[in-house]
Amino acid sequence: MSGLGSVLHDDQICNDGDADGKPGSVSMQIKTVQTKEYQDQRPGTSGLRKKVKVFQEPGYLEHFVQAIFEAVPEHPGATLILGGDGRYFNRQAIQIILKMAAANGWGKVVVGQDGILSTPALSHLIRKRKALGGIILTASHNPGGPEHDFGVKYNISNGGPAPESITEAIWAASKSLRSYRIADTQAEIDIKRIGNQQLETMTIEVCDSTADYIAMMEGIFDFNHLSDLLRSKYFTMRYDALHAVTGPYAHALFEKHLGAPDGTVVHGVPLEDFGGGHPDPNLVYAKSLVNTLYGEDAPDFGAASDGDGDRHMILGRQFFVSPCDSLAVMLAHADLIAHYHGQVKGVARSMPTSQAVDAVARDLHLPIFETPTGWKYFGDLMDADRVTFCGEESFGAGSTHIREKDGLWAVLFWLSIIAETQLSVAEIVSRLWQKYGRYYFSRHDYESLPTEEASQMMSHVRQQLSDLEGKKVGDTTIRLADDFRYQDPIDGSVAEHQGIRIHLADQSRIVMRLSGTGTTGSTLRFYFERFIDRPDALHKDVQKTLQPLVEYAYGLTQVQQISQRTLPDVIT
Ligand code: G16
Repeated sequence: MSGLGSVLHDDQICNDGDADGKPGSVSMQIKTVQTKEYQDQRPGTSGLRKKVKVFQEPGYLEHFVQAIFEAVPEHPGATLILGGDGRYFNRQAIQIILKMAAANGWGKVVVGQDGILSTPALSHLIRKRKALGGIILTASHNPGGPEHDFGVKYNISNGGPAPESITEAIWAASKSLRSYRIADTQAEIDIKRIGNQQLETMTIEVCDSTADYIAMMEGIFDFNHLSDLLRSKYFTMRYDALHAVTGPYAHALFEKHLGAPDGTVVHGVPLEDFGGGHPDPNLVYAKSLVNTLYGEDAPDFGAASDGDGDRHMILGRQFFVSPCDSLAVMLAHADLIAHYHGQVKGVARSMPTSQAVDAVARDLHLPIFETPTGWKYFGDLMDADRVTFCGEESFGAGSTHIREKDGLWAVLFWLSIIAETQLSVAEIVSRLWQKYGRYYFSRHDYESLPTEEASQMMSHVRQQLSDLEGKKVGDTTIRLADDFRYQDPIDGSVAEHQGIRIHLADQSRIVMRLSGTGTTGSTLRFYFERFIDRPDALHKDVQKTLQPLVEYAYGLTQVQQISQRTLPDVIT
């Protein structure tokens, strides 16, 4: 047996042509290539994310893709959807995966034109084409380019991220695999031309990246009404695609279909390195949009999405909508959209997401579910029709139309609320606060900490949890401190250690956990939430309002002393 990358043996597969090999029968050389041992391919919060350079190591990507195929043994003859956010290495990875899919017996792969599909569009296609699953190439909001990040995620037949049972099976396979299978051809597969082609026995369908998604949006929202809003001279909007995947979708949706003026969508050309920025729609990384909305002659409405199009940020004129409030607003106004009128079954939010949406759900007598961070935990609640909306503090919200969060859907939802109510963004949110009180919310991230250091800080707090009850935090006290454990109400599976929760007596909370999406060291996230319902205190400065909670959590973890940093890297 020779070394890494060597061909171990060739074999052949045949199509369903004549058994005696008469014309119609085609064959393909498959090579089985040896790889080395990998112990680092455990999927995180959302697939496997690593530096591009790691994925470019010979055999690394192939090994992980083979592990995915091993974890779904029912794949022979089935359909796979394939696409990515267009980041650096996207196109090379698509070529490799197509050749591996053919060698592993998939019946058909539907690939977005030029390898492009947003995460929501891919989720929709899995459902529409009744595919067994899909592979999405993205590291979401992480930066792209040769020095930055890449990622691979497997979604299952409901269109959603693979649940832990499958991600753990992928990881197990990755640890025991020693080889992968790939079609033995150097030929470049044409993924630019829409239509069907054969890679020997496997059909490759190159599809329009945006058409199906836009048709789905048209089925949910009233495009005539939205068009009236976007064509009106009394309403102005800016959408920043951050040079990521939503550019073509947003140009088609807002400007072509809904008639917004050209120029409504900015940074709409997807670039492999996102123009050098972080494709992360928040106050820090979407700075240019924020400056526009807070500047003179600001438009009425601003929005942005992330690298793969599943996140959203909403801005009004000089007004930022916290993603937690965005979810609460959507639930509170769902009846204004015919598609959801009277149809809402319940709502789910990730544990660190503020309780603003809980207040709305209680008022509407709807069930509310609190899940660990990660969209994968929402899938079976949606499949079981227990919830209609889901959302997270990390700028994600979605509904049962797919099984992923959906950035442009959220923007259309907000535009629909504005079209129906004729209120500004600030008025819509202020009314929510007046009715339910305000859950002041902010997340502080300490990024790329040495992993050991970050884990020690978390274990140190875990050890003290039982002693925290009754301790003072600002002018309130700790009611309960625990380590979040989730038991899935549908399949009974249990997820332990999903983050530390410190509940305060006045409904406020401090949460801390380690991120599962970073690629360098560990990122420690603090989530601060303070509930205030005094009518004269609904418009205070967020960071000042949360200061007592911040001081307490920083003291408890000693994060500033241990990390030698006086400030977090990102505050959202
Ligand atoms: C992913 C997950 C989200 C999660 C976010 C942040 O989003 O799908 O559920 O909230 O990561 O996760 P963490 O706090 O572990 O870094 P995306 O948009 O990155 O795919």
